[in-house]
Amino acid sequence: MKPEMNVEMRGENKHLILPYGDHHGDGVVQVSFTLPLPDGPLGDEAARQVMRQMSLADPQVAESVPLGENYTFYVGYGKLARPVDVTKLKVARPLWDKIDPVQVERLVNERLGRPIVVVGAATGSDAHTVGLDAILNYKGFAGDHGLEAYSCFKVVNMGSQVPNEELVARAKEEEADAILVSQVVTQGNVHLTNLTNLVEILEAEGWRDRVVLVAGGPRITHALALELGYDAGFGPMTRPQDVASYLAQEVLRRKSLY
Ligand code: B12
Repeated sequence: MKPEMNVEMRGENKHLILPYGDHHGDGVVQVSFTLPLPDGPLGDEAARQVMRQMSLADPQVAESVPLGENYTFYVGYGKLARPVDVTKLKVARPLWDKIDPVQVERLVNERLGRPIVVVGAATGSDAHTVGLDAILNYKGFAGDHGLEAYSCFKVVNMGSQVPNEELVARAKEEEADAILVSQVVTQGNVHLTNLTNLVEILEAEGWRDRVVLVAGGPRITHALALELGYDAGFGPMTRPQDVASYLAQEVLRRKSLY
């Protein structure tokens, strides 16, 4: 790597940032990928070329692991030359505050005077329940109790592979304040088709405006959820407290109680 590419992003240029490897501004990143080649000199060179094509200078193969016949897994290092200008970024930021569980309970119990009814499911063919359970079930996630642990939420967890029609029917029966959908599988963009279909059913039944509609999953962002017609989206590492805070504020706001 040429020395002039190793920009020291400090002082006036501190809005221009590079990944931090061994020292500030060196731009070093680690990448990993699999190539359909046997482990050996040709595979190593192909891996370095992949990294050059990712605009990484000084590509190095740190590790190559054969994955059966004619496939090899690579871990590589390279240096990113072009900095990111953080002043040019547009960030979709949720417009609610994270509030602690005691305050959530107090807000809802005092202002709404009844539990917020939440119906959740992993819909369509999606069989992954761990993410949804992490948010809804008492045991929660990463030491943070799920919505079932709050007295101010009534939780109906329908589990996985629930057809959108059944989810909507149950939400109507329960007079739900919120519908929570989990989508983990994204192969063939099945999550987009499925999430869109749910909005269409709710709109056709005149229920879209009656519920707070939330999508969650490892590939879900708040921006994507808004684009698909949802009120909010929650991605990886979401804590139940994030969802509890959002639901409390949004349900109360819609009733002019917040
Ligand atoms: C466990 C697991 C399974 C288990 C699921 C068991 C169960 N009861 O859930 C089983 C073995 C059944 C399974 C099956 C399959 N799986 Co699988 N599975 C996984 C695995 C290893 C972990 C998923 C998990 O539990 N994560 C932990 C939770 C806590 O994380 P999370 O889901 O991201 O949830 C968090 C957030 O996303 C968010 N969130 C999630 N949902 C919701 C919902 C709401 C409302 C909110 C607010 C937030 C929220 O909050 C959670 C907490 O922070 C992942 C790989 C991985 N390491 O992630 C693959 C993975 C998800 N599976 C995958 C695949 C392909 C499959 C199969 C298609 C495999 C196959 N060919 O049969 C099948 C699909 C079956 C089906 N019809 O859906 C792929 C998905 C690829 C893709 N992007 O489409 C992954 C990524 C593996 C991989 N690398 O290929 N799987």
